[in-house]
Amino acid sequence: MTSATQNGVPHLDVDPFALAFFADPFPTHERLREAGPVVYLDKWNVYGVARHAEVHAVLNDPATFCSSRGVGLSDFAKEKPWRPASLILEADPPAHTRTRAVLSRVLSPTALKQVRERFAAAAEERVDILLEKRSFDAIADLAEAFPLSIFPDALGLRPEGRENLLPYASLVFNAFGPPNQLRQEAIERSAPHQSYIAAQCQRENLTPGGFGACIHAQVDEGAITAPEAPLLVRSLLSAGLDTTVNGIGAAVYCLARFPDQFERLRSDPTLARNAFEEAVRFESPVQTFFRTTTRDVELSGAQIPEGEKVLMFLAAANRDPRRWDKPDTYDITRRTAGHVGYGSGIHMCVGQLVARFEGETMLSALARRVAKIEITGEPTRRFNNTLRGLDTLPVTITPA
Ligand code: OVV
Repeated sequence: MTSATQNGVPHLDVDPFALAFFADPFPTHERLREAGPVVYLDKWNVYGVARHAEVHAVLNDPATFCSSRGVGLSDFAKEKPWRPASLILEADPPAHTRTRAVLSRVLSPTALKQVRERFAAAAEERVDILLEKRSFDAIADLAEAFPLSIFPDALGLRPEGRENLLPYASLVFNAFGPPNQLRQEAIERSAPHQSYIAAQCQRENLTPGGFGACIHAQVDEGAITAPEAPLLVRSLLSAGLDTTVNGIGAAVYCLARFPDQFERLRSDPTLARNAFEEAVRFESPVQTFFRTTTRDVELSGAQIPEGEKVLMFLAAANRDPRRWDKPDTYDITRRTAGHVGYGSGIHMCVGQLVARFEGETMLSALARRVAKIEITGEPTRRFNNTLRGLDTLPVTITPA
């Protein structure tokens, strides 16, 4: 409930990192949006924005709402980060500009061309396997299995130790949250995952031609220093797998729940790319990020002092009725432009082309080869401080 309004900012007692919230965040998202353009969450002593206009405004003023003090709850000006800060995510211009340019090049349309064929073949192969099984878990056997069959190879990872990739990513996204049980337990168990990742980021452990080797090659071009390269590889290992797992999981969950939309996709498989984009808007696999104010600032009438954390509810913005018609409807023909599922502005997902291609290629294969997706049991939710997705989704598919 709203406990009070102080300095024009409504205070709410909601905990957006509690399991009960994760189980059904939508009623609370509505309360957060309706309470005002800027709210204050007493549970964690942070400001919050849940409307599209304010989330967009914060994302697009990186000088005032900075990333270099961390994009989780922890303020790097006051607390040592749990791992060395990311050189791209947790950086501001001008440092960010240089590292961003490097990863932009590594994940460019030209780079994507190099892997398109393999990604498309892997999607067909995955659907072959699933059509043979008929009944399977759409999370483990599809949403995880497909990215795992392409992304580690595209990066150039050796086969051993890949079982650490999803636990490491899950840790990274839990660590953006407050010091709750999810974060603390993830960090306690992190040592083996962290040492695996550190080793895989080294130049000698990355096969030639992959995204990882491509980052190290930027050292030879003089774009980055040798010690920066492994940390940029770490960014791809942190952000490149669990995000697409949850994006593809979201899309399959949408198509299974809304069979009229799957029918529409089947009748026009060129809608695959937009069907994936709409799933990213509708479910918002990345639910939240924080910024930190670099000065006293007024935002939509609210005064926010310097050094405050601002929690951006990307998922709430993606269903803000001020911005979207029928925001709670999954519509694969919707104009999805302007959703903030990939962020917005200078930090907007640098891997978005790769992510969208993975989603598109899998949905296109399903559209062409599957007649029906039926949910055959109660889906279970996976709880994470930042990522939204399922743990299990039992389905049966029928061939076209
Ligand atoms: C967008 C994102 C998520 C998690 C980690 C990173 C980036 C990183 O740069 O390490």
